[in-house]
Amino acid sequence: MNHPTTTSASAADTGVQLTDGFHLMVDALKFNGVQTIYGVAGLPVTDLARIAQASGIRYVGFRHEASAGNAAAAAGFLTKQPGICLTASAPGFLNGLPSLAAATVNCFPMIQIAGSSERHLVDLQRGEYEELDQLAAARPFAKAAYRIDRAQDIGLGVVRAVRTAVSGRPGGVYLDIPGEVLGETIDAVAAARTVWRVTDPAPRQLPAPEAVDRAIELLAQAERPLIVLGKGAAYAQADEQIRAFVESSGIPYLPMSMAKGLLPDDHPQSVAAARSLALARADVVMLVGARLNWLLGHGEAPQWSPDAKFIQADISPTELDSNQPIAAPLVGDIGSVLSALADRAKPGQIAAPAAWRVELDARRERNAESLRKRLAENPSPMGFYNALRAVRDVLSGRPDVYLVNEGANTLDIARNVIDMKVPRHRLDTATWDVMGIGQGYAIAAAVETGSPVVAIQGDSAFGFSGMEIETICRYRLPVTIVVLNNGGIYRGDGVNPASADPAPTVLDPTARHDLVIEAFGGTGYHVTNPAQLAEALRNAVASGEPSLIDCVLDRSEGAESGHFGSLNPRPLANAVPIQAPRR
Ligand code: ADP
Ligand code: TZD
Ligand code: MG
Repeated sequence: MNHPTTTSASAADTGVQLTDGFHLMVDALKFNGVQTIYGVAGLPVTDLARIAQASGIRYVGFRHEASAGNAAAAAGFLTKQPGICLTASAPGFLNGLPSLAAATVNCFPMIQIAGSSERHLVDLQRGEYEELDQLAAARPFAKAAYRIDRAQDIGLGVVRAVRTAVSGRPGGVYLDIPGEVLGETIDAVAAARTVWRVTDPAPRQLPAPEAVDRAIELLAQAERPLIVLGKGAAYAQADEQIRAFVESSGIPYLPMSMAKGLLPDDHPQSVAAARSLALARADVVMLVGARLNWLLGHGEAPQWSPDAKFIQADISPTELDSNQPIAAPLVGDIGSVLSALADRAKPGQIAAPAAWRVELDARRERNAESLRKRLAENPSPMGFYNALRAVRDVLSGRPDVYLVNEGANTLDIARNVIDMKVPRHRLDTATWDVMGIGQGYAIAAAVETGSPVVAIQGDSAFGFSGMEIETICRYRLPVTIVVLNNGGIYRGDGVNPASADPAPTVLDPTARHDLVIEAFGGTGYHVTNPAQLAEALRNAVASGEPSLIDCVLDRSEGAESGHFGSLNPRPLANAVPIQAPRR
């Protein structure tokens, strides 16, 4: 077996070579391919971060653990390796937990490593420093939670966390390491035997031939077939198989937001611009790494045809039948499933009938025309459409740019307006629609790829992780933040009928987010029209330096809850006030 050499200290009096839990942890991580750790230092992991850095692992220090965790999750999505988030005990640990939970929901592989306080004190609730039963707290929010109780188990704990994070359906793993285990000394020769590199942590999973044939039969009979590509398809890095299957079948496809770019958005088979019609009329739907969750209306009528038959390609067997009957389950990894379909289908057996494509093309053209009209309008102050037109025009010449996107209207409209040309270049609020991912995702994209990043954020969304612009500046990352500033959550013109306090959705409409980044040595731009915005964005991206563009938008621009107004429960307009009950 292949063992690493541990960093060792010699005990001069005995001649025994010693190492400790800190060094062993770093050795085990390095040996398993970890190159970057995202974290916030503090008891008892500060020296772990130092030793990792000294060993050549890149350590990126954040201002808040949620952003470090979001960065680790995004790194996991981009690389198919577990992203590592390092946090201190109790409060630091808890701050990181929402991102671990979101990573699990999004099926992104990450490992949150947290130091913890002395177990014999914590377990008897004796009031230890940062006392918390972290292992129990993490369990409901993670794919798995493990604790390392002895230095000799560090190698095992790391390997177990790595395999759990990336195998099957990827997700977030919690790895607890008490401070006393980090500080435990251990014979270096014996320690070297406790560390190993995991072999093939996410093995290919081939679908059964009969399952493949069943899916081919269904597709071959379809009159109006549709492929839905989800972020699981993007994660799978099976780009060539996906393109070949879509193009050789001629079947129209709908990309979910983070699957945009698997095929370029201007592809003739993309029906993103005819989404409602495609969903309502499709008779056979093939889900490829996409769940029939709320984002797809749970597969229910009237959004979908009640007679639609579903094929689902997914690595997780229990995902199937979670919302609708799955007529043809294809359990396996996307690359293996699509290769099997290509191998077993007879030439020409799967093809999209021309009438269906003509029907969709007509709707697509009609919708594209109304979007063109909307984009051509030029209101002042700016609205979402003319602002995002400027962004789109600049980015269309920069397919290498990673796009991060959060907010409500800012998210929904940017997703429709900005085309993606390359796979895995769009990162957004994903399955939970969680605000605050912006800076963490942007930092990870820049660190992992070295490419320029543009983060388009609503003014509310920006605030959730706004302080991380200091992190972006400290590491001089090529990140440009575009704040679409309409002065509020959804819009900035909310009225408080009862007092002088701002309404619940109102933020400061005069806020100058551009000045904030200047405090940390970045470049700020303040723009009020599309021409200024385009110029600022072009300069900012070309500079490769931390930049923030505050775009002043009309405060009355934006729909409540963006495109998800239907999920917003509405109060009764004429509800009768209840009198205080008498005793
Ligand atoms: P979207 O939000 O884009 O529709 P979802 O997150 O709902 O996508 O769905 C992603 C699905 O992809 C999950 O059900 C997950 O199990 C699956 N998945 C993740 N990785 C792979 C893979 N390598 N092969 C097959 N399926 C995968
Ligand atoms: N908190 C978290 C963590 N996630 C959330 N999704 C919300 C709160 C609720 N929420 C949304 O769903 S969107 C949004 C919030 C607070 C912000 C919308 O305002 P914005 O975008 O300025 O970011 P627009 O462009 O004004 O719509
Ligand atoms: Mg806003």
